[in-house]
Amino acid sequence: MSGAVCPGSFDPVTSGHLFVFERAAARFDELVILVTVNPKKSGLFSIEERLDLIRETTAHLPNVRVDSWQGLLVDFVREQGLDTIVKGLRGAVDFEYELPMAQMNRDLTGAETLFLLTDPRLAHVSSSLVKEVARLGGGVEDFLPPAVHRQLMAKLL
Ligand code: COD
Repeated sequence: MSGAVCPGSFDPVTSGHLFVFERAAARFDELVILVTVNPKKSGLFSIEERLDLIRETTAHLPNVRVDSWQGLLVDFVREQGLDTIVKGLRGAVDFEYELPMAQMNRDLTGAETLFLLTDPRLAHVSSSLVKEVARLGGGVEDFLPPAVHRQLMAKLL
């Protein structure tokens, strides 16, 4: 049985993330979407809120499991018997950021990283930018699953 993990902050999950989840779920028997705490980013949504929103937006993907983790990603990968880390790529900046992590994760445990290209229509979408635009009154409904959009608007009111 093949299993992969798709890690991220997901604060909150966007349509760009969902695009990657759907493609990864079609390629593995099991996909674990893992909310990891990134100390460099302060969160708007609590970990529980992020998990609930991911569960709601991936309810149509039966082989997806949602979890959270505070430590080293590869420790989770090893503990769960997974062999692949899936990351989404929006462009060269993502690649520069992801490459050393992918090499480090392979050195640490042998886990390979699979990069999936995003939908070009979502290449400018990030959780941070969506939150900034929404805070300043811009419309972000095109970039978020409807449940996420509702909750973001409620939080910012
Ligand atoms: N389209 C496609 N993919 C996208 C889009 C989009 N519009 N937006 C984001 N993505 C991708 C990102 O490239 C990333 O692969 C993933 O989705 C998650 O994005 P974010 O922004 O939610 O999450 P990040 O970048 O903050 O997550 C970084 C990790 C938490 C994965 C990383 O810091 C990590 O692995 N931390 C665990 C601790 C650890 O093991 N550290 C050592 C690493 S070597």
